[in-house]
Amino acid sequence: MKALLLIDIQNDFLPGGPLGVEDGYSVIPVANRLMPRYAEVVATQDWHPPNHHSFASQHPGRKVGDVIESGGRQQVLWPDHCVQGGEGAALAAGLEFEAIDKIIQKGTDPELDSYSGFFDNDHRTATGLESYLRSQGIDAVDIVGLATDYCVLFTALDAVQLGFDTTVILEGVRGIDRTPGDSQRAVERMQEAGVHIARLTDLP
Ligand code: VGL
Ligand code: ZN
Repeated sequence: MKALLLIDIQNDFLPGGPLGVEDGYSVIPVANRLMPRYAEVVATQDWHPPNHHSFASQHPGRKVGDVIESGGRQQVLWPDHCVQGGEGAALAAGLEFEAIDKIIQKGTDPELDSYSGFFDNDHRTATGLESYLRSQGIDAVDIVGLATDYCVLFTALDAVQLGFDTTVILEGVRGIDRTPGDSQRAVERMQEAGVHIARLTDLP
């Protein structure tokens, strides 16, 4: 059985937000159109405490876009975004909320970022998404949302690695492109890992 995953379709990732993704609004009608076709729809929410270590504001002398070393991993420093309970963390108002069966929040540990909907970036702490999908008998996932080169990328890579038949729907994703070409490279990386890359017209 197949689930639709809506990745981080939240106000702060929409144009005008601190991490606004260019053309980000266009994923909303795609998500709305797709939702009724799935037995299960799960949305993820980036959900950071106000002192989250991915925020440049927590690192005096550093600025947005700097990359620091943290716990043996590279951490990009972002503007404050998706603070728990804030308007910026809310799901985009245009989404058909009634069709969402479950919301999974991630990035809640102040010391750890979580691009993937499945695990924190240390790949040790699970968010509960996998166990939820398994409990619903899901073995395949289609993915839309934000951003192609971060949370969509790492969610899709984990999904295939966990054995889900995984598809990213191109019209339903947009990227940050911190470096030009990041989204295109993310698509290639997903494809190499065994993620299917589809267009709406390819879907049943
Ligand atoms: C994301 C950067 C920081 C995302 C989340 O949802 O792609 N990107 N936090
Ligand atoms: Zn974040």
